[in-house]
Amino acid sequence: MEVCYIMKKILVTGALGQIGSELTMKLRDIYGRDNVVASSRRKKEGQESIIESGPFEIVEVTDGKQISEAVKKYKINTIVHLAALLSAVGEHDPQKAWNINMNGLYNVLEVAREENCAVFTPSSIAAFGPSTPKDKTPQDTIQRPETMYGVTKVAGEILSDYYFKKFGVDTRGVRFPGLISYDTLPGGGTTDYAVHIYYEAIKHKKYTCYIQKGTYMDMMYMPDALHAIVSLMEADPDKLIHRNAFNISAMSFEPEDIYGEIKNNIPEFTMDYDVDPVRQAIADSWPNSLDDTAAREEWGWKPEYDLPKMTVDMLTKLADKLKK
Ligand code: AKB
Repeated sequence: MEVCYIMKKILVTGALGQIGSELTMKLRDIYGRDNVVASSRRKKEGQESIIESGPFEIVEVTDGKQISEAVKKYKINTIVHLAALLSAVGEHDPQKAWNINMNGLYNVLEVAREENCAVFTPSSIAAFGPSTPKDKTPQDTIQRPETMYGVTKVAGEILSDYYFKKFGVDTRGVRFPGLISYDTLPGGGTTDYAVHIYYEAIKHKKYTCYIQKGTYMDMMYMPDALHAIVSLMEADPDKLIHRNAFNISAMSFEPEDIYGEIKNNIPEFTMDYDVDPVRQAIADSWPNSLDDTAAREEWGWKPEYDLPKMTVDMLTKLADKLKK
């Protein structure tokens, strides 16, 4: 089925991060390069393709004025708010995680209310905690996370619901699992091992895993994650019941599964363990797998990649990249 895209003027915060760097390019392909403004708190080396392929602005999300100025300057009608600290790094500096994640989102929502913008904000599997049902975690269930990142994600889901109900801001979001990609490295997450393992498999044919054998978490390949964002942003609002916190799922695996899959492609690959207690405790508090029925029913969510298909693509693309 051909999708008919509704014209948008989009501001992406955190555009140089793991999701933002690929999403910005995809959005520029769909909506036109001049209609997608990439923003970040600073320029990063190696990200010239994003900075130079369309408008770019320095925006510190903890400063609402900077967001407002960018929105007014480019007549933005949609904000994709990706700037955030992830789980592991958030545990090392919880105050900073609260400031960036909560005040950043609050500022974005306030600007959206004043300037009449739609807002997409990702939540995460981190919005759940040890008292949440672990397998096929339901869409609507107990949410008592034990990390600051998780606290900001639950609060962000509720705050986004509030802005929709109280002020009519068109807020939408998904709960992302660990995201795996070859373009830009993730920074400071618990699920990052599932990215690092591919780099080490290609570079050194061995990997030391900081997550314990047998620890299942939901994961997703970046093309599916990007597709989810665009599909939800384009979804018919009349069909959305949940809006800000859709469970989405593509695969659930433990370290031995991804190791075995890479070994199928690189037989000499080996792996051992040196478990990091901080990241292990976080992983233990998260679900094994999510039930994404609501996303499937309300806006047609359907992932394309499972672990074997992702592994072949990831190894091919990454080997190519690392050769350059
Ligand atoms: C993290 O590990 O912190 C993130 C996430 C699951 O939100 N990748």
